[in-house]
Amino acid sequence: MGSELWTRGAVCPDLWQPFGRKCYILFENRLNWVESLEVCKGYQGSLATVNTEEKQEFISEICNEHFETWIGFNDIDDEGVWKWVSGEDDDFTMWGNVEPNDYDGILSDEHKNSADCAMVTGNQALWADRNCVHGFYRFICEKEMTEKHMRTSKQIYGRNGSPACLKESELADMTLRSSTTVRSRVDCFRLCISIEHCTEFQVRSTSENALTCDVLRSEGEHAQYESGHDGCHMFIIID
Ligand SMILES: [Ca+2]
Ligand SMILES: [Ca+2]
Repeated sequence: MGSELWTRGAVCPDLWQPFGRKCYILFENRLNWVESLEVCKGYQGSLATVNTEEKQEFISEICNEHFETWIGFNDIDDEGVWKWVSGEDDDFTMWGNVEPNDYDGILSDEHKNSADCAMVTGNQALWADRNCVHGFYRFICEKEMTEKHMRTSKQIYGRNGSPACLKESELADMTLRSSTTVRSRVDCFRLCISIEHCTEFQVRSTSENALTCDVLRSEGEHAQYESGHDGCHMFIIID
């Protein structure tokens, strides 16, 4: 069984960044919190849940400057009781100094005194409560990865029984995008099945901890393969 790989192939849509089992995207257009949430729901998602230190770090990297960005935390239903729209429940918070104070210091007087939605701000992405309707910011959506149906791949061996690989000279014609560095064969597998027309992939060890992944379109002939060179392993996808 060592020659086979399988995966359920959970993937993020193009432009969404994977983190844990979810996908994230920053929208640059400025909407109020309520409208932002509607946009995220349109993608079968919700506004980002930042309920761990690791996610806080990830989100602050996405926001990387002094930008103001909505996240999914709010106390709309019950003043002072903060909840994530995703329904996730954790104690982690990263409020900035004096926040939350149910006060939107940015708005004109008539809207200042109601702040039920959280956004992240500054280079540490500290949280502040702001007015859900009258504040307009960028926003981050999250959604579950898409589970593709179970896929299997089989490794190709040469006549002498050692792992076979594509000849270097054949690579250019079959490759679907430039080589990508991955951590494992399964990562390369997932990349392949997330790309239309990918039917084969090969991994080569480039350094101690990294593999180079080539995602390929099959031309139907297997004559191009030769016995492996330099820890190269080739797999074909079986539906
Ligand atoms: Ca409030
Ligand atoms: Ca505030």
